[in-house]
Amino acid sequence: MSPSGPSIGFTAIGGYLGAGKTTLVNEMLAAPAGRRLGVIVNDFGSIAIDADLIESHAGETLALTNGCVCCSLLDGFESALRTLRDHSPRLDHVVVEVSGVGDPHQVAQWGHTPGFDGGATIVVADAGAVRRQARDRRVGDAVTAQLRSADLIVITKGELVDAVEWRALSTWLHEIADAPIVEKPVPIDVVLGVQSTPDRSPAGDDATHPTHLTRTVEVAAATNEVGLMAWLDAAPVDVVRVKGFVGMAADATRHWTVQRVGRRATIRPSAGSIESSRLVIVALPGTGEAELDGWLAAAPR
Ligand SMILES: Nc1nc2c(ncn2[C@@H]2O[C@H](COP(=O)(O)OP(=O)(O)O)[C@@H](O)[C@H]2O)c(=O)[nH]1
Ligand SMILES: [Mg+2]
Ligand SMILES: [Zn+2]
Repeated sequence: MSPSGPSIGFTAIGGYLGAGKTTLVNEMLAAPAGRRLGVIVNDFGSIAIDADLIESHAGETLALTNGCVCCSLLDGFESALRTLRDHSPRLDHVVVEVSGVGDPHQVAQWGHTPGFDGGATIVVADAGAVRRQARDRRVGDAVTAQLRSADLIVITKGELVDAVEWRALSTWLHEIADAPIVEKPVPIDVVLGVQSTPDRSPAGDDATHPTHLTRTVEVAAATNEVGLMAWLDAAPVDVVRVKGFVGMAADATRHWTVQRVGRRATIRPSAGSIESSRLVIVALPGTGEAELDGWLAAAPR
């Protein structure tokens, strides 16, 4: 790469599946404080849901799918970075949303590529879920390692926990990680102004990078909310994330965004229409495939 002009800021955003990474990126895009942003989103499944969840903005959004930018999509990542570095008009900052099990600290090292001014690691943590995730025998090491590698920890969904739980969370986080901890809403200048801390450890090695199962399921082109919600509620317990877009029989003029994190599901109308109704399902490593496929076969169609 041959850099020209002032260097571009670089921030990797990590955090477990459903923690609120895409939401944080959209909040920054909605109030960019004069910055033109380049966004790279990484879905380890085969279709790019997150790219469609990112609101349109003055900069550029690129999607990398079917793998993880911390360990497998390195050529694609380098080429995406080159595209954003050479973007016209010039971008001020590149933000990478790392997949939920990826190592954001590893990705932040790309900020040392010529043309960029060093990379920082932001880790997003779901106030009500992160301690349970960190204790899980299958993903706990990866979640804890992400938090330890952070230069800044951003707590999301704080409004869903009470004061007692908040205090317990804060005490626990301060024990396991040294990074400053902030709660949303966080101004973009705070998130993107973070500098990397030289002695942060990498988030881990292959042993701490669990491989989740992913599936894509087509649902009826026009489904109904009650039936869809009932099906989502019946998901096997190891299904940790569902996201995608569906059409509703009740209103064909727009599409609906489906989100499920843990056991909390939402179905919300969004602007624009969609070409197909499909959902990406992510389940914990070691999930029984027969139970998973049985549930998928019962999707509304
Ligand atoms: N109540 C609440 N919900 C949030 C917050 N941040 C994210 N969410 C919801 O959590 C779900 C997953 O968010 P998303 O940004 O897609 O998570 P990601 O998988 O880490 O990118 C969505 O339904 C969001 O609307 C928050 O601060 N408060
Ligand atoms: Mg996301
Ligand atoms: Zn990886």
